[in-house]
Amino acid sequence: MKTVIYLLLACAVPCSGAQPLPVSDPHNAGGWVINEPVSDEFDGTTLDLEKWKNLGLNGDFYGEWKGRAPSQYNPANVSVGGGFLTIACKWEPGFSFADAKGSNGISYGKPAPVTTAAIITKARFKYGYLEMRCKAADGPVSSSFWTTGNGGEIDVFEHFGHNPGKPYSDSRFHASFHDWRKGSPTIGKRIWTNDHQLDFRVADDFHVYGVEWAETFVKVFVDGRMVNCVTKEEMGDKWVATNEQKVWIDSETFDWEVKPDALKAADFGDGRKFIVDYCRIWQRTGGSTACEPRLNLIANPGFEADLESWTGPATMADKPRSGQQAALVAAKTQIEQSVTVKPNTTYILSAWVKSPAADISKVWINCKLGVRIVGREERTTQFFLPSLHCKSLQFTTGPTDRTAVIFFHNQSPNLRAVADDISLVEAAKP
Ligand SMILES: [Ca+2]
Ligand SMILES: [Ca+2]
Repeated sequence: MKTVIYLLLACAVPCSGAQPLPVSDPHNAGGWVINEPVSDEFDGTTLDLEKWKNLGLNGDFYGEWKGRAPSQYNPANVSVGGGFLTIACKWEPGFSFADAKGSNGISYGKPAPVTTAAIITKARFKYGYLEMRCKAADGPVSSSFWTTGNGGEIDVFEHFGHNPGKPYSDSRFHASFHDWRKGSPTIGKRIWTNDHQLDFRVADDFHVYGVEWAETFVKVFVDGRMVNCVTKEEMGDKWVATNEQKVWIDSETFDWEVKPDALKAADFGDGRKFIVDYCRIWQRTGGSTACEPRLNLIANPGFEADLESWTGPATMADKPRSGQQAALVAAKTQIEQSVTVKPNTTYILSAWVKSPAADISKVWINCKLGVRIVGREERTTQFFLPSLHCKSLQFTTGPTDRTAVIFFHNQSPNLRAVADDISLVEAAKP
């Protein structure tokens, strides 16, 4: 009898060697089996070099790049201890930078002598659920979890911990596909992205980010809550990841976020740290393999009944994202809809928008999707492309919140914007 009790107690806490389950599926509906060669708990005292390549170690970049110039990978910036992987980013003028230009035409180490680091798995995998618990580096560098394979790249996330000029960057979670197919007209480009505005800064605390890459869909999760599910059919020729992938965990300077000559030693202090608790990849052996529909709380979300349920001026656009119509919102005007919400609940708000300007620097003339709740700070996401594209944001109601106002505002002084398929769904924790 005693033996039985001990066994029960022993398994009430995670047993050593017990398989962890996805935060997005704690009851294991997917029959998940962890893929050990591409997963790591970082429990040791050094990086497991049986599993990972540390780029630049002994001068070997394994045929990969040296990092995104001006930053360069320095293998000494990788450490493992206390259950975590740390990738440090430093202002390091004494480092021996490559005497060359990077693939972006910028010299390594000039004018910003920044060192970062990258590790890549030796093993590869195909399809599965990718999850990482981590805290991004709180500086002007990326903290990324991504994969590459023949013809396509999957970015689970490319966080940018702190951009002094673009506060939106600090709370942005974008998962994306990059096209690396030989001869493709979009080779080298990010051709699909799930651009989601979080309600926290990625460098403030640990959070769990996940992407399920299935044969027929891609699902995006944060802290176990599903942000989006997009089918292969919807993505069409943007579906590029069809081959085995290897895992990358790295940090880089991003010249499109902060220009190299705007980076300063003070931005790096005594080092900014991307801290990773675990990198886990599972293979699915059961459960549903589809995008299950979720209840949209917006009435007349696709403007097929003109402006019914909406207030504010708009006409109808005849080139919608779906159905026969979309809202055509004139310059300096807004449409809105009041929605009943539950207290203490997280929601995902999204829309398809064709915006007047295609430049993030012209944010003041662009358009935004947002939510207003009495007594709370307004939350928005901004649109920057002159073709229909989707963006989303998340918000959590407080203990007494019962109503939220969803709005779409066109800030342009003279150009019209198109909005369609506005969606508000509850993002329940599994
Ligand atoms: Ca760990
Ligand atoms: Ca429509």
